[in-house]
Amino acid sequence: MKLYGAIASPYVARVVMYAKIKGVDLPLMEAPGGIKSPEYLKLNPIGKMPTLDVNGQGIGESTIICDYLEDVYPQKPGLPKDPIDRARSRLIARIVDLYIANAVSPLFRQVNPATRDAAVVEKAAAEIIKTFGYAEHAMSSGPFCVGATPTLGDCALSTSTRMMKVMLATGNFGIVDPTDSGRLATWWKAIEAHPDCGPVLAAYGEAFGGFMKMMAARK
Ligand SMILES: N[C@@H](CCC(=O)N[C@@H](CS)C(=O)NCC(=O)O)C(=O)O
Repeated sequence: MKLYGAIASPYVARVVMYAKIKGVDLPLMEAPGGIKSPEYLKLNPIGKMPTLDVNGQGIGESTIICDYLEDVYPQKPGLPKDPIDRARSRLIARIVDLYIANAVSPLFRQVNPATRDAAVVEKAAAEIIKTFGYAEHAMSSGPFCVGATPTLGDCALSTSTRMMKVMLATGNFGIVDPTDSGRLATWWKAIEAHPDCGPVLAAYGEAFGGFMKMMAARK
């Protein structure tokens, strides 16, 4: 079993972190021929990373890959036991995919001040506050999303939070970071300090930061 993709992707980093918290050894490697090659598209016709290769069978979509790991390696769970908390953890991952990603991604093309559209930045600032609020609402007791250990929701939310933080720092937009205060700040501190999650966030942040610097310099 191996994972295809690059750590500069928050979706790849999500799966890498999930495998880590479950104690699953999951080698990460470059997609064979790249993610648009016929070889890769045979495994995952969506042509996005990550893809899990299980003896030549491809499984795409980060959360589905995490579900698969949960089914195959149930010994150290990546989801809480309590059904409501399980739902909360999954809900946070869904909120990231459906709402937070859409709130943050418009900033990609706004990091260069010379070509910036102020209206896009203003809208993103409001959407970021709103959608991180959805995630906060889904959290239960901490310090992690739902309880004393990180679960699926933490893996999804923390990697996308790191992405947002890198973008906010690169663009210097003056946008309020919702994880600077309250429950989200307590959560962020805990996840960054966690021995499995912190190093994944650092590796992702460094790789994605390099990419953002390139975007900032682009005319
Ligand atoms: N919903 C997918 C999103 C994956 C995704 O968007 N991956 C990006 C990298 S961050 C990608 O492969 N983009 C290449 C493309 O769209 O051509 C998941 O959860 O795995």
